[in-house]
Amino acid sequence: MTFTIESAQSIFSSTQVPSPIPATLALFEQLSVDDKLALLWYAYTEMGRSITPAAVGVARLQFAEGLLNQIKQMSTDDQFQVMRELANRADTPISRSYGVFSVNTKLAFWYELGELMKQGIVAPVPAGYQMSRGVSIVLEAIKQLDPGQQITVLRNAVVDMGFGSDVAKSVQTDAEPLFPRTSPAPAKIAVEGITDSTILSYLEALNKDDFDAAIALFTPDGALQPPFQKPIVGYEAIKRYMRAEAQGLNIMPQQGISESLPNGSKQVKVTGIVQTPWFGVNVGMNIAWRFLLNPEGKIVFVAIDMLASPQELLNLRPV
Ligand code: EQ3
Repeated sequence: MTFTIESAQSIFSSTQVPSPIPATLALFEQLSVDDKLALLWYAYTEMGRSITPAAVGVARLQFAEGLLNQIKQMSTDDQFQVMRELANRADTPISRSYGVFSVNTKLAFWYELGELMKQGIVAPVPAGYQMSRGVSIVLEAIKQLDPGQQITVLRNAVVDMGFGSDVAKSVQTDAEPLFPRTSPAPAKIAVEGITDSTILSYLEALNKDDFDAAIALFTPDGALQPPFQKPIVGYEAIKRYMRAEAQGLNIMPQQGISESLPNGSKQVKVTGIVQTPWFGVNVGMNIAWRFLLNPEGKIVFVAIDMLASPQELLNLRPV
């Protein structure tokens, strides 16, 4: 029996609870551009405090330095104009340059702009800006989310800005510095309910940023589906994606369930906590991995889901 990506996507679907993140992002998308920028500012002043400045790093900022220098030299009006163009994904030279930044360079770029705003070099919100009802509604929706979900909303808003933003097209990934690990992640992993060596090796490889080892566990046409994204298919595409987005993650799986299927393949669900180097130990994200392994023990498909609540960590058994 062969699996299609569509059939693999539905494994353990009865254990899944809809996430509030897409609905919150949809509310955000409906705001006017000034409201979007203001909302991100208000949200960030709450959450940004827990960012680990070391994650940004001078080396990472080198890619964004040219744009940041241009912006620093502009009048306040022009600075707002650039920010509006980025948020509107306008087809302008600056918005195009931003569009090819990697995810982490985009985050570092806005982190640095935020610092310039705090120092008064760039103004945070237009003078006389009045918070609209829409902004307070979205802000309230964000406050209801857990911290891992809040940083996901912030991240997705930043990543979607700029013209032609598309992770697959981001060009600088290979040259980018690795995230420094403050303390080494555990090399050996124990997950209650899981003895499968492929699963344990996958999680251990990510904790070592050893993406070659992680890729070797997939079938050549295997697929990885990140939270709220389409599946990424094949060795090269997955490796490129991991290099861009999985660096420095701290993976702390807790429990799992493994079920053999009649044709010798296996479906496995693991839940646990993941920390991003951007927030370190300050924010833990509640995550599930849903794996489909072929009879040879290779990964045909893995979906990474952002859980709707910590209770979901225990939601393993299909009903
Ligand atoms: C300056 C300011 C505030 C004002 C202005 O008006 C507008 C903007 C945009 C501003 C700035 C905002 C800033 C600086 C926002 C920064 C946000 C950050 C740093 C967010 C970072 C979030 C990181 C997340 C959510 C990472 C999640 C990673 C996960 C879940 C990884 C999972 C994976 C696993 C577990 C695998 O097994 C495979 C790989 C994969 C990567 C999918």
